[in-house]
Amino acid sequence: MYRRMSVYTTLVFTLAFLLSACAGLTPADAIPAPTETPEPALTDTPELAPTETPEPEPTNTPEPEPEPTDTPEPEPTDTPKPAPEPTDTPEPEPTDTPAQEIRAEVVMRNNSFQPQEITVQVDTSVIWTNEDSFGHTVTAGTRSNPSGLFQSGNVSGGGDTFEFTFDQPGTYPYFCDYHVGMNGTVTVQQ
Ligand SMILES: [Cu+2]
Repeated sequence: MYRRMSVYTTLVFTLAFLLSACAGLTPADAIPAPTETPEPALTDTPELAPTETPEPEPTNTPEPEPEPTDTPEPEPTDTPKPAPEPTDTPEPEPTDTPAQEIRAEVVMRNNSFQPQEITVQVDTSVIWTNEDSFGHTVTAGTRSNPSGLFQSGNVSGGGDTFEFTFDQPGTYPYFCDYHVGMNGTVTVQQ
């Protein structure tokens, strides 16, 4: 009898143990299952809804940005094309300036023009410099018949100058108003 009782009691204990173990396991497994399902359902719907709407907005704004970058590119290619045109026009300019810069010099010294007679090309500028310590004039024509083509007025001594450009071929006598016998001639050739 004592043995049977001990066998029964061990069986009852083991059954109770197993039941309590199973009862403890089943509620623990059942609890995580329901908690997992509601979480993804709530997180998926709010996440997708806000992410989908803001995406098309930023993609539309960057599109107009590449457009301005394309338009400035053809502009610089057009501007360098007219640049070679101005390089052709300055070429004739230097050829005109040297022609106007042809110069000849006459010195007024010791009551005389030196050289007394000079020959120059058309468009030559003749420059008279007074190296005496007193005044002279450069007057076109002859003392008895001034032509009026040029009249320097008083050219002071000590380095004052008078300039006249001869743009027509011919022989041009000139003289000093102050000093009889002080005269010269400029011959202009084509
Ligand atoms: Cu003189």
